[in-house]
Parts: sequence; C-alpha cells; structure tokens
Amino acid sequence: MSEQKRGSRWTVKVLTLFPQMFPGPLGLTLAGQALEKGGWALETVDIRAFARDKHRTVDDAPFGGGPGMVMLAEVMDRAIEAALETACRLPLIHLTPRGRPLTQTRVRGLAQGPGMVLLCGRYEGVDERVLEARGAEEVSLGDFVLSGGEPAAIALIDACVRLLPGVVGSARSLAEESFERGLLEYPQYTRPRVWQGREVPEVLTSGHHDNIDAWRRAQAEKVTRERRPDLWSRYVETREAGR
Ligand code: 6GU
Repeated sequence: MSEQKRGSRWTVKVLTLFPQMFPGPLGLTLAGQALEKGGWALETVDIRAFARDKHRTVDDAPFGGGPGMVMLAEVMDRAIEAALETACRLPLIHLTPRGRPLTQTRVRGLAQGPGMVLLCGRYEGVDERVLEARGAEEVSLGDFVLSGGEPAAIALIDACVRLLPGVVGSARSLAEESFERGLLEYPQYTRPRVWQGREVPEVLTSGHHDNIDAWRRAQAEKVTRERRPDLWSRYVETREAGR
C-alpha cells in the first residue's frame, strides 16, 4: 500500500481510564481491518498517567455534595494537553448523556474532517471548568445512561469509520440507509422465498423495479410514521417545502 502523507490519515485519540477497552469490538470488524491496513489511526491516552500524587488520584467528591465522583480538572487538562500536542486541529468531543444527541449529519462532518479527540468520563461527570476552558463539544447517544463514555466512543468511532473512503464497499447502500433520506429503512428479505410458512412480499420477486422502489418507499414511510413521529414530521415538512 502507498505511504500516506504525514498527518493526513483520519485519526482518533481516546482519553480514558480504560485504554484496554479499545479498539475492542471494532478490532473484529471491517473497521479493524481498515485500522490494520492504515486506513485510519487509533491512539489511547490513559488519563491516570497524568495523575501526579502517589495514589494516582483522578477524581474527588463533588462540591455541594451528592453521589459519585467528579474527574479532576487538573488531571483531565494535562491529558487533553498531551493529546492535542500532536493533534491540535482535531475537534475535542466529550461523550456524556448531557450532550447534544448525535446525528448522522454530525457523524458525516466528523468523518470528512481530520479525526477527533474523544474524552470518556465516568457518567457522574468531569469538572465543568476544564470542559469550558477547552471548548469541548458534548455529544450523547440518546436518552439512557451508560456507566462511562467508552461504549459510546466505540459507537461513534464505528459510525465515522464506516464512512471513510474504502472502508464500506457500496456507496449505494450508504445513500439508501436510515437517516440519509430522512426515513428509516424498508424491511429486507432473502432466500428462501417461504420460511416457516411466511412468504416474501410478492412484489420483491416480480422483477418490476419501479414497483419494488415504490413498495420500499411506502414501507420506509410506514415504519417511520409508526416509530419516529419526530423524523416523520420533519420528512413531511421537507417534502412539502420541496413542492
Ligand atoms: Cl455519550 N455517555 C454516557 N455515559 N451515557 C450515555 C451516552 C454517553 N449516551 C447515552 N448514554
């Protein structure tokens, strides 16, 4: 394979207390193959390595009381400084359920950029001042709580890496998948034509491609209307604005 231009490869740096969690499941998939081939780069930064006391303390009780521990601004800041030293152009993203919900639009933007620095905190939190001082963007995967940002980081990396040129085979499958057109995906079927008495919708075996496209569109609209009224409203608005 040809040598990439220095610094041009899409790069993720992950700041975490659990560096052994990376690449984790990503290592077993197409993303992992691309990583081995140098299609992208992954680096972990062990936050604990930036603690300076003999107990390697990374957190303390919250001012004002309450449960859990808060990650120390000073330790986090040194870890961020070390990560950005060699990658100052990368956006800094804190994974937290307090963040803005992640969208495919943001994923596309990140995949098109130079990479990202991901900050995985424990869910009770990181001292707000370091997030403020560093201008961290806060991103959430949805309205549920993980015990730490690491599984969310793995999900975000996966979403980005599969959009990198040469990682996923077909551009058509990317264009048709959920969210790219503002609709959820239509259902899929493969052989056999009858399974446990359940038949594949007849139109799919008809060979009439216009009818197949129309059926899939109708199915995508139905599932979106039923499951995601939020997406459905936006879809209807843009469809009507487009007329
Ligand atoms: Cl990004 N982090 C954590 N800890 N929990 C989450 C999340 C992120 N997104 C949804 N739940």
